[in-house]
Amino acid sequence: EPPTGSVQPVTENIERFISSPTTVESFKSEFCRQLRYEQGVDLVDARTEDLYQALARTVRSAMVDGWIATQASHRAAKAKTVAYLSAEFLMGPQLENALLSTALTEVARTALAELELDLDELTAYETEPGLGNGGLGRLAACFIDSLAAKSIPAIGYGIRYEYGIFRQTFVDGRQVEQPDRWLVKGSPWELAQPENSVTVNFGGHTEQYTDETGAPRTRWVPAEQVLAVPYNYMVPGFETRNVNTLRLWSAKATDAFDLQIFNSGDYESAVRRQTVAENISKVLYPEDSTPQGKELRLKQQYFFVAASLRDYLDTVLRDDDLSTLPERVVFQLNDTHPVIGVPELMRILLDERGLGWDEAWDITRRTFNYTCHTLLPEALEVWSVDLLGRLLPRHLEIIYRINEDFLGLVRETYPGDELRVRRMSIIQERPERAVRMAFLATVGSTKVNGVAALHSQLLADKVLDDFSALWPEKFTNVTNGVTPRRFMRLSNPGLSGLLDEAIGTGWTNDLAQLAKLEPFADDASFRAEFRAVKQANKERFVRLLAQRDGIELPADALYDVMVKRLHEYKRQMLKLLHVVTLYDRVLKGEVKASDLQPRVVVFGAKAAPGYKMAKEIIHLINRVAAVVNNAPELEGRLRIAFPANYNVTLAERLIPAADLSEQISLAGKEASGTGNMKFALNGALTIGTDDGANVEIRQLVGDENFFLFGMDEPAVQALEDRGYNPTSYYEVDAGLRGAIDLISSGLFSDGDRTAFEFVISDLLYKDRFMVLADYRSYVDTQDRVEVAYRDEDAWTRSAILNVARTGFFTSDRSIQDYLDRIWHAPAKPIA
Ligand code: Z16
Repeated sequence: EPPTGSVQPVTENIERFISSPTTVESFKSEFCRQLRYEQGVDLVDARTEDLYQALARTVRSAMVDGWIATQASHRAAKAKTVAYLSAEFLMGPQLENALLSTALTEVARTALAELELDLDELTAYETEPGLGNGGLGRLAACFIDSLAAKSIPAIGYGIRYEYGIFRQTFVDGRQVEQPDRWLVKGSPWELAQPENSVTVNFGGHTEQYTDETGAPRTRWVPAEQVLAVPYNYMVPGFETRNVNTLRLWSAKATDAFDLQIFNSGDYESAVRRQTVAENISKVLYPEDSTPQGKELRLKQQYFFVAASLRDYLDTVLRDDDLSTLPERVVFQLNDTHPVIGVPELMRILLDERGLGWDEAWDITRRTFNYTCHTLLPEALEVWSVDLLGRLLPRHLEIIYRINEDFLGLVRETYPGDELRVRRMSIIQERPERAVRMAFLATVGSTKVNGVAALHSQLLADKVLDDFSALWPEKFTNVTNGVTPRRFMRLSNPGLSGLLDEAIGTGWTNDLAQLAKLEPFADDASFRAEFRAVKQANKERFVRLLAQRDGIELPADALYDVMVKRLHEYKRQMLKLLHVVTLYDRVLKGEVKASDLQPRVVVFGAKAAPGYKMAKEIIHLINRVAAVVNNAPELEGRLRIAFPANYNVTLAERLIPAADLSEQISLAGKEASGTGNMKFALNGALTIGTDDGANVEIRQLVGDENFFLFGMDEPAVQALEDRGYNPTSYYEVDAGLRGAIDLISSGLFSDGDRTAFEFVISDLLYKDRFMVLADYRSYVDTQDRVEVAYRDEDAWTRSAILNVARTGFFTSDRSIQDYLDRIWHAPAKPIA
């Protein structure tokens, strides 16, 4: 136990003794001090690794004063805090962003140069922390960036996975997963705070008893405990002194385990139990939008949520009265992953603070809000009552009681409508008794939001229709956004420089200013500069890919890019069928290779390791690439690049180089998409369906600057209702037949005609996501793309207008919408 009454610190004049490294001299000196005295390395012997570590720690130290001041100021002001609860934060590389936010990029560059070191070389050395799967995790990272930039008191709470998203490799074209040991060399960006560890309980049973006042009470008697150790990451804001916190929890066996080790005769089993406890934060589940109901995953969820609530209530609020909780904090639930927080807060208020049910429920409901990120039924988490009752018996009791009260309200509102009661129950009965976490979240929250206009509408009209009928005012939309600091200013310096000259530098944290670019679309000399930037970005990407993957590409081509998780609903197969169609046309002599628009098709995609179809599609893409890339008939005019291990680092290089952004999910399936926004903001044109945020992108850029194709959501629904028969499309469309037959011919599989049967027979006989139904429209639209691209001036004009008209998609605007509609937490810039 650390002493509670601390010694009187000398705070006021601390700057007399130490200072943050903000000048070239002090930066150099802190860098050398880190290297020598913290790492024990002599500059002349230092390896790149040592230099990167010293540099990162130097930049980290430059953020500490702002971080400490921010915490002190917010605590003193009792500021309302946004606590963003998320199982994933896909942060990407940290160094450049930290330099940008502290405005130390040039100081660092000069200081290093004086030591004969190169900033860019050290920046390139960083390996990113991959603590997320895809869109949801990256959104969380963009949101905490924008919260800091807007000086909102905020904290991100999540899990410090020892292994992040797996490193993808290809062996004979098949995905092979390697562990992501991102922590082996230590992370220079984190600050461990073991003294603020909290205990998290599991298992056991509940007991009834009467308290001193004679009132009946319940207590949870858990069977196991683990320690949650916090690791803090500073989240600096652009052009503000505020530095917020990302607090990630790591699981550690408690002292009780150590005692057991020494006292029990069975040393081995004691150590084994320690391992079991520490497994909780071992690895990120590599599933994006299709969670498997694994026990360890539920343990992870409760682990980080229980630790976070405890942390906030005990260390931030301390002894304050919890009846004012909703004025002090808002817990935002990022998907259903943290929803167990609802019964956890109830348990704390009821069992630990002795509140009555009604008061506890009122506080809880006013403290939580829920963001839903999906429409796929298989992505809506349910936890079996069996498992939940075994792991968290008290929480299951509380959930039952919440459900009982809620169904009482439903019966009162809709007398005699027992079908509705069954539909709306938080507990499903079939196929097994289980808790529907999205329903629990909806009942336990003040606001429920979707992540794009279409998604929020479908959420209210389809997935949660009974709930929106009961509580229409509970439902709202907040369209996603992306941070322009990382995805424009840092990743696209060429475009940023051009924007700075044309419209000033204010756009970086006020992206609506991009509208000022609109007239430049008609300025021929600006168009030429814009085109030169795009070309330079392609060349930069080509160099990177040669170095990173040994892939050689031409820079002079239409860059057609599809990067996102591999999922059937996203329809990478549709893109592949298009490529095979182009090849087939040349093979059949319908098109001369010399008439083809040179095109580089870039794929980037990880498949969940257990997702067989997704892995087969990856294999097929790689086999098609191997043939197409070496086909003499194509004269090098059609190339497929599928670099392994697509991640944030690669995205930052690739997106600025793209001409064409592939956003081709089946309408009604992609909740929002955020890659679509990054591409448009970097001057790529979108070929896309009327899905997710594509709808809003098209509205903003205008039909003439967007390649729309395929069925819209009502058409998809109508086709489903009529009965969808994919084979009929194969039968009537010769182009489609040509592409599918080419794959089935064995041309891509050394003559083996059955190699891709799993994929092809699914397309022909099932095709849940209607690839064949949208094929013709897609291919025809791609033919229009090719024609349009040849008109350089018109294409560039459209690209500029995409940039000028998509400022809406900054995550700063998303955060402002959350503030206005949901959080109501004022900004607190520190002095
Ligand atoms: C995820 O990345 C998303 C949804 C979900 O239920 C689970 C995960 Cl891990 C994605 C959506 O698929 C995507 O459309 C959306 O843009 C993103 O979340 C952020 O909202």
